[in-house]
Amino acid sequence: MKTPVRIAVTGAAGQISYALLFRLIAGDLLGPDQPVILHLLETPEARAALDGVAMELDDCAAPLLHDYVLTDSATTAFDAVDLAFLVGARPRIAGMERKDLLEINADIFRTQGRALNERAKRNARILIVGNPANTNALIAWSNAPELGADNFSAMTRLDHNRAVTLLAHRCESPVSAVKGVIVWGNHSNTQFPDLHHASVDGIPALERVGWDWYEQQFIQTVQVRGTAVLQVRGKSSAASAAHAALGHMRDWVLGTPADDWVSMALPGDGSYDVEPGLVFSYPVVVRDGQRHIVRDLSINRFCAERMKQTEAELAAERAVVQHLLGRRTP
Ligand code: NAX
Repeated sequence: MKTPVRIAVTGAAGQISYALLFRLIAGDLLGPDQPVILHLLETPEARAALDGVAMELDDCAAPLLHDYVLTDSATTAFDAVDLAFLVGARPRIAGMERKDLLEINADIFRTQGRALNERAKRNARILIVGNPANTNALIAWSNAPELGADNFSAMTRLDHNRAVTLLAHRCESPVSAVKGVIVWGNHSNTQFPDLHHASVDGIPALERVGWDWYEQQFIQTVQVRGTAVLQVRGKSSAASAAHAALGHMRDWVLGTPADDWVSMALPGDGSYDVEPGLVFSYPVVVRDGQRHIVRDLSINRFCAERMKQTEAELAAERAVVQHLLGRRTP
């Protein structure tokens, strides 16, 4: 039997985790012969709910579930983990300013960054899902000086998947015909879904859909899709978010498809004139376990302006939480 992989999931009693955990024990992430040990982190208040989730994990009698750890301690949760899904975060409630939300979550991700630094495997892959995901990833990374930029990423895969499906539907093609979609920047309304390098059935996407639809409908529809789901479903995206998190992590571990890239937010290196250090979503390929930003794509003025807008928002978020950044302030 293979050695079990240790996977931490925070916010483990929340709705995204409820859609994620049962797929992890079914082998949807690492395959049907890879046992897992789940490290499940929750707040003390949600501990009873977490016990209930654990009862359901037991009731699956899943052969791949080797063991689980239930805890409200970040250091216990991240002990020797190979992979970590940082899903848990505080939601925005009525009357809360965006600045307050940033600070509350920054505090959570500072604590978790320190615990990861202390306990996680040195090659751990850590995916931040909890919002504001990019800035939370920046905080965690900056508080983990013994881990590198390569250990961290934030999720824009759901935005990427939304863009792929919207384009496929418009072209009346299957999603498998779509290649080369990019989501640049922040997981927020300033994200820039870019079709300049995309194709459908091998034909440039912008030729297929026309500029007006792209500029006037596509971009905004992707940007506000989360709100649209919330309005119709009455709850925020959960199963699609869990699916995106699985896809992001699977590609990071096992590699991206040979003929396409994916969107991942990661600590930037100055590529595309984005300030180094901001956690910015780029087109990324993963080969032999190493991720690489896809370089040298042409960027016209239209795209550059939108990339600057989302970069400016990330810089403003960072300014709010500057005092919580760790020793390595990128
Ligand atoms: P829920 O409110 O259902 O679950 C969050 C869970 O996190 C709760 O059980 C809560 O007790 C727990 N939690 C809070 N603070 C914690 C801490 N310090 N340590 C451990 N657990 C903690 O939210 P859910 O719908 O599951 O969403 C989770 C996060 O994902 C939210 O921040 C949400 O905004 C974010 N999303 C991010 C997306 C992305 O694309 N990056 C898309 C989906 C989602 O909106």
